[in-house]
Amino acid sequence: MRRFAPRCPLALWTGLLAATLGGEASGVHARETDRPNIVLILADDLGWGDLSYNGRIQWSTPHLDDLAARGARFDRFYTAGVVCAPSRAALLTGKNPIHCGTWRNDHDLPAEEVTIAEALKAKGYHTALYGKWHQGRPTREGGTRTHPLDQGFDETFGFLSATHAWEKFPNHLFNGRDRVEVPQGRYADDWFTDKGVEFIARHKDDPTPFFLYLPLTSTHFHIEAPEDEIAKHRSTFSDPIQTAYAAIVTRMDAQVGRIVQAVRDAGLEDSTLIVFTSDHGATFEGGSKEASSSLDSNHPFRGQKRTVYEGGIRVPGIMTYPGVIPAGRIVSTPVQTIDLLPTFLELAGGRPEPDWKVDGLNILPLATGREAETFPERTLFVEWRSEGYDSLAAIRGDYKLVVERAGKPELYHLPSDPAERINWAATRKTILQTLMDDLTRFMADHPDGPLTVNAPSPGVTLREHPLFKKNPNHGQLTPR
Ligand SMILES: [Ca+2]
Repeated sequence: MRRFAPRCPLALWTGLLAATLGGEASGVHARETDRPNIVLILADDLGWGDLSYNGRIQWSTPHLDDLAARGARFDRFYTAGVVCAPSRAALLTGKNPIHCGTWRNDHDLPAEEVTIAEALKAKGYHTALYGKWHQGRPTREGGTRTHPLDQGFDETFGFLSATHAWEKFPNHLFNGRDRVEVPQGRYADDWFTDKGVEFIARHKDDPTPFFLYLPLTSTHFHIEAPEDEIAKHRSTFSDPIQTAYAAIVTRMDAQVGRIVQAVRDAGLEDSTLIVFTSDHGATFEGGSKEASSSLDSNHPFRGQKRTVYEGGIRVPGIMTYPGVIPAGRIVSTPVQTIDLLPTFLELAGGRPEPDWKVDGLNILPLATGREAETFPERTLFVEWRSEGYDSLAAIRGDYKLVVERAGKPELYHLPSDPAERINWAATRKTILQTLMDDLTRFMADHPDGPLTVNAPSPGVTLREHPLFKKNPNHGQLTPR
C-alpha cells in the first residue's frame, strides 16, 4: 500500500478535513495524502479555441470539457515557448528555455538538465513517455542526440524527431532506442493511447506511483485523421481540410477519455492527478493547409505559433485530482508550463534542488484554492529570437508587455482586451516601466545577448516573417 505524508499544506488540509468529516465516511480516504500518480497529456499545436469549453461550436470535446469540470481550469495557462522544442524543454525542466539550453527549435535538451521524469524517478515513480519527443536532433542512425531514456523515462514508444512526428500514419516508430516497424494505416495517437492505457493497467497495484507523459501529435500537421473519425464531421464541413482538422481534435478528445477511463478502471481515479495542456497555440503555417487559420483555432486571441501574442502562448490548462482539487474551480492567475515540475514534485514529497535553478513555482495553492492568496505575484516571460524572429513578452497580473523586433513596446490589458488591440504603452507608464525592467533583467543573461530596445537584438538576423507574408489572417480575428 502506498503510504506517504507529503509536506503541508496539502497533507495538513486533507488530514484535517478527513478528521473533521470523519475520514472514510466522508469520502475523504487516507490515500489522498499519498503521493498521486501523475498523468500529463500534452497536445501539439492545439489552439485555445479548439475546445468546446472555450466556445468551439462546430464540434465538441466532451471528455476534455468533463475533465475541466471535475477539476481546475486554468484560464491563463501559458507556454514558455512558441515552438515545440523550447516549450517542451521548459515544461520538462521547470525552467525558461534560455535557462535550460533549449531556446531554439533545433536545440537538444542538455543531458545535465533535470526533467520531471528524473525528479519523479528519484522519488520512486515508474515513468513512461508515449508520443512525440522532439528534444534532440536526429542522428544519422535514426536515433536522437538526447534520448528520453537518458532523461528519466523508464520506457518510451513513439517519435523521436519533429518531422517524423508529422506522420499521422507512420510505418515505423521507436520502442526505446529500437526502430520498430508498425502496421501501416494505424493512427499514431491511437498507438500512444493504447500504450498509456496498458501502462496504467500494468501499474495499478504497484506500491509506488507512476508518471505517464503522453505528448500526442494532435493537432500538429499533417492534417490527416482516421476515416471513421472524419466521417463524423462530413455533415458539418464541405472543406476536406477542415473536416480532417475537426477529426484530429475530436479523436484527441476521445483519447483523453480513454486515458481517464483507464485510470478509473484501475481504481486510481482518486489517487491520480491528470493534467492536460498544449505545447503552444495553433499554427497558421503552410503545413496546416489553412486548417487552423480558417477555423480560427486561437480564437479570441491574436497571433499563432511562433508569436508571443496570446494566440501563440495561451493554451488550455486543466488539472484534475478528485478530493484534492475542487471540481469546477477556475483559476485566473497567470501560470506557465514551468510550474509543472515544482507542482508535481511537491505532490511527490519533494522540492527542486537549488542547483537545478528552476524558474517555476508550485501552483497547487492556486489549483486547490487553499492559501491561493499567498501565491506570489510574479512576472512570466516568453522569448523567441531565432529563425529571424525577435519577439519578447512579459506578463504580470492583468498586463502584458510585448516587444517585437526591438521596436516600440506594446502594453496590453488582457482582461478588457484579450485580443491585444489597444496599446496602453503611452499612458500607463508605471506598469510599462515595471515590465520593461523585469524583461531587461530576464534577458540580461540571454545566451544570444541582452535586450536592447530600439535596436535589433544581438545575435538575431532579422528577415521578413514568412508566415506574416503568407497568411493574411495572422493576428486577425476571423469569424468562427
Ligand atoms: Ca508543437
